[in-house]
Amino acid sequence: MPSQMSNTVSTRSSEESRSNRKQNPRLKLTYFQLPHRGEFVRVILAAGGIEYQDDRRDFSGWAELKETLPFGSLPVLYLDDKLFASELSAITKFAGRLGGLYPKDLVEQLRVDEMESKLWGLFEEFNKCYHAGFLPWDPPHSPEKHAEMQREFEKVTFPKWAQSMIEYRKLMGTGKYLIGDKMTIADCYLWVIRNYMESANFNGTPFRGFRKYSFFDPLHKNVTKNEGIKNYYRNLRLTAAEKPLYSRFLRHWNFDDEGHINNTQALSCGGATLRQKREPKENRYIKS
Ligand SMILES: N[C@@H](CCC(=O)N[C@@H](CS)C(=O)NCC(=O)O)C(=O)O
Repeated sequence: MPSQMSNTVSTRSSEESRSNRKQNPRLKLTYFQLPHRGEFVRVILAAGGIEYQDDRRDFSGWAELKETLPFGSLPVLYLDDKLFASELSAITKFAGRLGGLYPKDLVEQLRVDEMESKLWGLFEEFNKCYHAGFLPWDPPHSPEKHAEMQREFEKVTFPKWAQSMIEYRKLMGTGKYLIGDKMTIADCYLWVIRNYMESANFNGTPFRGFRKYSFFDPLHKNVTKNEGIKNYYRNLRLTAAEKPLYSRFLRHWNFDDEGHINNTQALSCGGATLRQKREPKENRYIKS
């Protein structure tokens, strides 16, 4: 297996890509071969129709790469091969602005930031309880301790969190998405987090808590329908190590019900005909 893989992800036709390559700065996302933190950025860039190089690393060269990063962690963005941005929250907001998934209105920005913080808080709690030493940097809890933490998460932390989301929505009004009727990065956060939590990455214990709250279902479905996201998964080329992680990650995507694609096709290393080509957003972060 090569020590790193990289996919160029684009919603452009190859002709468009060739002709635009010179004008547009090249954006590269570097992350591990995992659907964890990096997946938030990949999904947001896909939903926004932003072209970038999807640089996926295994752990073999990690020590050397880490030395070159000021904050010593992934994900990071490179622009024209120069380190450009670190820290997930900053990167997802930037990606959201590029692709029109971060509002311009100050109050709406505030709402998106609130949601991001609330969703990330849940995900962090989940990670603490459900990662049982899979990753080199996981804390070394005993299996018994992990089981106890998972029970607490299921019975107390998650229900409290879910109820607070429902109350928040009552206060803030309804819409097709978390913030009104336009999809934002907050919806992508919720989508990735739910898929991830239900996928049993990495320790084989799928989390079923979302199913008890139908409140989350329409929000999830509306993101699933996004063509940019579907195209991203249709064209993904995965290593053998990534396949089991992604096949679980995508398990709850209702491809069949939607009449689109199924998981096998999503994991069949690309090649599927795109159902719809979207015009990419201009790379507005650099003025020519
Ligand atoms: N505050 C950082 C944390 C990033 C982080 O912890 N990344 C993990 C992967 S999900 C990592 O790089 N771990 C390897 C290490 O710390 O050596 C962010 O939000 O981007």
